[in-house]
Amino acid sequence: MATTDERRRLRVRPDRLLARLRELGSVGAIPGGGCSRLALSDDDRAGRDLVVTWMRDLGLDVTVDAVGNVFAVRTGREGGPPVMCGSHIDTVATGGIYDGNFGVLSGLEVMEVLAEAGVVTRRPLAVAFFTDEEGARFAPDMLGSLVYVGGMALEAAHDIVGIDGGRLGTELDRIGYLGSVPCPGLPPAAYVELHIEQGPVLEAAGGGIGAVTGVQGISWQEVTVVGQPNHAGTTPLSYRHDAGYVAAATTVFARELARELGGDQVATVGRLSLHPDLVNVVPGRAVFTVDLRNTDEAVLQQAEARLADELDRLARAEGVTVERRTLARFEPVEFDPHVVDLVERTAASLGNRVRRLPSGAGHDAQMLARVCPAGMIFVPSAGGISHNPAEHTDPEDLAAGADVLLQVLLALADGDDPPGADRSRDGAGPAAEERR
Ligand code: HGY
Ligand code: MN
Ligand code: MN
Repeated sequence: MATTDERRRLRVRPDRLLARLRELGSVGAIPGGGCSRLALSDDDRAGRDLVVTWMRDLGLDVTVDAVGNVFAVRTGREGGPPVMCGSHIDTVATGGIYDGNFGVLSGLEVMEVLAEAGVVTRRPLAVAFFTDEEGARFAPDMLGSLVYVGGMALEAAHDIVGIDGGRLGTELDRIGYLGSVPCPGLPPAAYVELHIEQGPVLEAAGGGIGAVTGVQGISWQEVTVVGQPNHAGTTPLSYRHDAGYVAAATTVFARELARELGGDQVATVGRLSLHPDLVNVVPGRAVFTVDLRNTDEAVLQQAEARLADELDRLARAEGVTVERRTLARFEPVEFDPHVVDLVERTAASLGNRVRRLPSGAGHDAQMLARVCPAGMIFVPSAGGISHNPAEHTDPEDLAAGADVLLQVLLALADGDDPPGADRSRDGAGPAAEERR
């Protein structure tokens, strides 16, 4: 059996990891070097089939649950719940090749390194990908992991209708991933997700590893405005009930509200459709989405209340009706302090710069945090760009992140302290400071 020092010297194979990232990125490839694999689409099925083939080729025990989450388990010396890593492989329509995919394929790479080294951990290890993390086709986001932890009933999830009219359960069956393993699933011993930061913080701080402290709160709503279609040329302003104007005014209000609230507050109107969507007709109907986020739950609620008040004001002033439907609502999540500390300690002991930061994006880890100790490892995103084919992370950063994942998983699965651990520590890591 490999000694502790031999395990600490294990490293991933960057070439192999990059090759898999590129091959998976070629599934649903779009111009500009990205990929589009909306959840439960034919491209998502093709991506799933490829990753499951890799999982099976590595001799892992692959299972699929009733919401299409896929788990690949490597047996340990002992039984019991596995230490799990993973992420998602569905993408937005303008996706890069790293968002989600990097965490899943790094988990596969860790399994392959351990197999090559003949290392068998005390606890089993698992690598998973969760269904519909993006929520772009079927809201809410992190849907598969939410069902896995019991945050949404399976039947309710199956009945969700997507932006294209598809029913989630029917689509799951159509692509062959309506699995037999019941939901909610058995909690893992711990969960660690490696992910690109998708924002500018690490790069602006000079690079390095992110020991992620938690995930900010998310509020998604769909707003339907009904006014009156009318002639664009003959209808005086005072006669108009212009749904398009209300949508545009709300978009401007959301930006100004975020600026006024400051801090981490962000606001996005990402989807907008007008009807009849013709050059010479005052829009009678507008349907749009508002994505509000903040690390501070109280301020996020304040933003929601201010938006609701503005919509009511606009409705009265323009003589339209406004209906709001919640698509997703998750409060901020703090990750397990011991896992955050382990990530920070391990990253530093491998010679990385490391800093603590919250995640601006939602992740499956925020759902797993409901049922087990969970944490995340970030690597820098070039220019802070993501949900864009130009999404990029330097190969050295990818390798560094995967090596941190490897050692964190070994520490969790074997109970050893990570490399260079200061055994006298009380485990309370420094807040928001850099460590080498
Ligand atoms: O929306 C998000 O934060 C994630 O990409 N699902
Ligand atoms: Mn992601
Ligand atoms: Mn994403």
